[in-house]
Amino acid sequence: MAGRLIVVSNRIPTDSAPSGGLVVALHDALKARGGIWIGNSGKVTDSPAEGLTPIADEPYRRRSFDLTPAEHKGFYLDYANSTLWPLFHHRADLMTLDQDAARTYWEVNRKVARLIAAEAGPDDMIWVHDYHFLPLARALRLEGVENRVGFFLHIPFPNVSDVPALPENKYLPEWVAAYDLVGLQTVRDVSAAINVLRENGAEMLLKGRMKFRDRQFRLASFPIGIDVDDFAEAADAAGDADRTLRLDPGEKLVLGVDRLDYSKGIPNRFAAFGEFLRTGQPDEPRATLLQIAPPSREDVEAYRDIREELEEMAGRVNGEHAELDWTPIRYIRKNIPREILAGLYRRADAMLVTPLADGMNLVAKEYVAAQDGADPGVLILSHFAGAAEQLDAALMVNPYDIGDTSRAIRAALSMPEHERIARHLSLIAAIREHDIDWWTTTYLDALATAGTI
Ligand code: GDG
Repeated sequence: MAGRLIVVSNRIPTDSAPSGGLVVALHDALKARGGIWIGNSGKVTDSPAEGLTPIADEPYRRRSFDLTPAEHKGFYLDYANSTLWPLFHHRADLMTLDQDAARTYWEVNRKVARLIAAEAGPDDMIWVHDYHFLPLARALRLEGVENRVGFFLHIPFPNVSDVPALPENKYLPEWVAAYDLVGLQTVRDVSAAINVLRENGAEMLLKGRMKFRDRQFRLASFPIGIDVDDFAEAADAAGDADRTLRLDPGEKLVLGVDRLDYSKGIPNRFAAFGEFLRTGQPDEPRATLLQIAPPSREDVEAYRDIREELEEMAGRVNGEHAELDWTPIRYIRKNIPREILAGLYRRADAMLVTPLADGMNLVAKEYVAAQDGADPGVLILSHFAGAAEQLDAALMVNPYDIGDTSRAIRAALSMPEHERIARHLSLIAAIREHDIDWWTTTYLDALATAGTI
């Protein structure tokens, strides 16, 4: 019997419309091919259910596990999101280090490994996602699981100079080497990973293969994509955004859509928009920045800090530039339904995607998919988004350079139609070539043959 696909990630979709890059992408992937998705139920309880709890059987099987309050804190809030997330986004200065959290992280990985070992048949392929489960394959091997196990890291790989800041850095090579295939978002991440692993005793073989002690594994980039037609249809079906926003049809709209996270460069963006307004000419049409930023990880201190910083900045820019009938920055800290979001993308004359570090950034791709090809808007994209490797027809910016970003906003809003169309054609071709089906198929084919070629 052909083996099944077992996907493991921290979050699994509940019955509401999925949001968050990883969940959106995997939902699309599993919807098409079936399988089992195992993840955290989101339930924090003193008496977790034993084994896996069925959540749904259609359109694919979903099974969850619970965490105790101590596990939720040590594994999720502290180690995954306060130690690994900042380190992997080149913000070692924001890391909190705690030995108990490191131990809990490993113990939760062992617990999840035992649940998977009980579920997996000998021919099943296991596909593990993201930084919550870096050591999962190592833990699975300790349970005697010899199946093919692949890993995909959705966020950037840390720089070789930052890795020593992680007290557990000596375990990294054995965690990674326990996988058969390690997928990263970009070529830049693959080189970072090779550097880190070589520095820590792994040996480079041919064709992207590496060796650490008795294990061989492969590293390669698989840039994640979106379901382009699905997003384009959502934008077609969306209602009149001018009415939703109460905007005049001629008014320029600049859009930002990000989880409220310090890696997304939202303060730099507000500063750049402030600079754009400050240097504005009297004959320029009025432009509004609409920033949608659903809250994220609010139990982590660094996320409360960024929230306060943004409120203060939006207040300052608005205080300086607002008129009786106009608020320059409209800052919305809540989740907006996808149908409305797609209409906002379509309406926006320019989209600001300005992360300081980002694995890929699906928002950039969704914006391109949502455009009307006859009158497309302009994508302004940070060099530091993984998407920059593919979307070089965007207006590329250095998000640290406020002047550069401000000039890009002006260039986008005054770009002639023929240039907008030419750039859009190139961008849409890029996102169609590497869409979500390409990502899933290419990764899973590579996992199925890992070790044999
Ligand atoms: C991680 C990596 C990588 C956002 N606000 C709303 C909303 N969203 C949706 C977007 C998009 C998703 O959430 C965000 O995806 P991103 O890729 O931009 O960013 P992360 O959440 O940080 O994802 C990232 C990704 O994993 C996949 O590998 O690209 O680099 O950090 O789909 O549309 N959706 C709705 N309302 C909102 O207010 N409905």
